Amino acid sequence: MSTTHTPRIFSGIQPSGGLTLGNYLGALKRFAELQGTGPQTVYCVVDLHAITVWQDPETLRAQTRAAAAAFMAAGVDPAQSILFNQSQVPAHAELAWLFNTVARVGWMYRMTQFKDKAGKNSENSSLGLLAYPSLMAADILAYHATAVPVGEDQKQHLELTRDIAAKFNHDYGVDFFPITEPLIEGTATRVMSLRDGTKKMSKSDPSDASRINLTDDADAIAQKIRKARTDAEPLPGSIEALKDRPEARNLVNIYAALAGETPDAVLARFEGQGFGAFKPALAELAVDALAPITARMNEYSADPAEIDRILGEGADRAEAIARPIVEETKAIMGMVRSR
Ligand code: AQP
Repeated sequence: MSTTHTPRIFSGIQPSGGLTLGNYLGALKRFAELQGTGPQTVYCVVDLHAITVWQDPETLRAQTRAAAAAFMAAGVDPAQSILFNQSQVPAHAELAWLFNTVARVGWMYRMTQFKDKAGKNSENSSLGLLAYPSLMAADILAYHATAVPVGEDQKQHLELTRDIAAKFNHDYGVDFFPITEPLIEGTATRVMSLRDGTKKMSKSDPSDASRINLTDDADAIAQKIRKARTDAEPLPGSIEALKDRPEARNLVNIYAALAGETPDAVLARFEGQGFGAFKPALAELAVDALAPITARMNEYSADPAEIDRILGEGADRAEAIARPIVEETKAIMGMVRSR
């Protein structure tokens, strides 16, 4: 017997730093576009994930509010979507514990994000960093989410979420959790560092020049693009010809995503030209796209009490969906429910 689950979209972003152009193009922009397309949209600032590496408490609070401001500035409307911070809905941590008994340790050690973040000294990383994907599965499955918009880097964690759902359903002989689909779409599912085209643009990269922050002003954006690493070759006529030029490919992909065009359409205009011509055009486009978002972020950020109110209201609505799902999970697993 197979249950059909009502379509529902869930996704989250860690407040582990200021959000970047990578987070915008790979995630936030898609979050806004998916609103009003049918499925209910549930979006979360995942503060419980952020603390898997050390966060200063005051900075974490500020970054959580800044991330919520970025969601709204990018077009997430708290009236259309549920917007909240993860730690205000206890269902996430509860379900993560239950999933810790379903997931296998070996699955966690295989995660490339754990290997990257734990580095050589993995014995000394937090237990939470290893168990991170189990909490991510709980985030998604506490809402019986059927689809999750994410960047390419989260694909492996999404596969693990599907494995946890399938193993739970199999072990308990139920068809309770959906097998969630990843939504990895667009031309900027993996925005790369401006300093190294083989590394993902990341909010926690020690080099600020490696990324465009959503809080950067026009001058900072233009300067970072001007200084972005490239090569001396002119641009070719197709993206295929850039397969061994990661920095060049990255800038073309960013241009295409911001302009809403295909990379080949962008290259058709710039074929034969060098970065002396391309970079100023990209800088202008990036400033035009990001300046209104930064301005809206600043407006939202000026009223932290209103952000807190929105997050609290979102948490109430989120809890109303997640609570019965977690209670039913416990009942399926054999826990006595008597209140
Ligand atoms: N460079 C990127 N290109 C496209 N999408 C990206 N995402 C992140 N970086 C890129 C997408 O943004 C969403 C939120 O990511 P996250 O905050 O949960 O963590 P992350 O993927 O680990 O992102 P960062 O910026 O690299 O954070 P830190 O430095 O703290 O680890 C996800 O959908 C992700 O795919």
